[in-house]
Amino acid sequence: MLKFLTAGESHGIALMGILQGLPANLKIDFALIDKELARRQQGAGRGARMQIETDSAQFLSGIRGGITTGAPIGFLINNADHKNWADIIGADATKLNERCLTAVRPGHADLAGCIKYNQKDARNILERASARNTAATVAIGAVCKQYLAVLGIEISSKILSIGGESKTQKIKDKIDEAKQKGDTLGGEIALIASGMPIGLGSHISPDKRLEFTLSAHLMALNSIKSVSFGSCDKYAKSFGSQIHDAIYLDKDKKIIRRTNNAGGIEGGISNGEELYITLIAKPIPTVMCGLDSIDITTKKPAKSASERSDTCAVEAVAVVAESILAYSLAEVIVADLGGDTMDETIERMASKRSKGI
Ligand code: EPS
Repeated sequence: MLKFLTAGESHGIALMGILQGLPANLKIDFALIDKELARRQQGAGRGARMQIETDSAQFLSGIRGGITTGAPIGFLINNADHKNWADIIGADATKLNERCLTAVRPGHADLAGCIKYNQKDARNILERASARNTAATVAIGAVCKQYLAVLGIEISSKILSIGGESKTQKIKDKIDEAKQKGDTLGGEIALIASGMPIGLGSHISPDKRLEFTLSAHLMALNSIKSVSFGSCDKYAKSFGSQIHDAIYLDKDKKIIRRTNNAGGIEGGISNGEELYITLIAKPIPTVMCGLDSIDITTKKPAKSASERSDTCAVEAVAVVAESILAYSLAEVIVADLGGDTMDETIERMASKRSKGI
């Protein structure tokens, strides 16, 4: 079974992660992991924090000589910004009130989190709710991408729209407009996995369906409000005869599809076509111009707190979503094929790919 756990606060000493369950003998390219971490820091509309951090994962366990041993893989990513917050976030309780946040932000975890955990300072909630933690998610995903690559699966993403615009220049202008107004923007992202074998996931039980695992992990990503598979917008308006992907045999009797409205999954099982998933990310709730809210200390109306944040993080969300898709597919493959070593897994994947009618 593949499992992961992350810990760490946005301005704490470091983020950390543990990934358990990958087979032994997977060669790890550390430079590729840091490249993915750098991709996550980029994109139009990112805030000043990105100039402070140069994320790099320091691996502490589960890898020797660049090769997995089968033991849990542990790593740290330092928060360079911690030094600027050390007295506020750190052990010295006398300073804790200095960055107290009480004018809770609509759309953020602040209010519900404070009520749930009986907190008077939303910083005790937001430090962990922050998307900063997605750096750890990307390090985990970058390891999983390398596992998938050995098995012939590649993951990519593209930005479909931001703030309702889909052309590059219009997107840029819209983000500039949002920044000027002290506002934020969300968008729509397509996630793609190519090289999929037939037969990941199953129809036999709801929790075995491929969409069950993938959507659960993707929905848990900060800012994601919707996850859909295939040509979702068309399903509600089309005749069945127009939307289901007809099945043909080519001249070599190979099964082919001329459309992929299903997005690569039928009956909860991958059908060998490209996996196509669409995500909607909401605008970041830290809105510089402030939203109508309340102050949880004074119990009076107040404009929501604003502090350093991003105008738009959709490009970063796409990189994190790729990482989550990589982890989720690896989770399904480890459960399906198992294998103590990569050789065993590779052999079992080849056997799965050789199945046919
Ligand atoms: C982020 C780090 C954060 C924000 C952003 C994403 O850094 P800071 O709060 O120090 O500026 O830039 O976080 C949020 C949008 C949020 O709501 O928490 C990152 O590393 O991705």
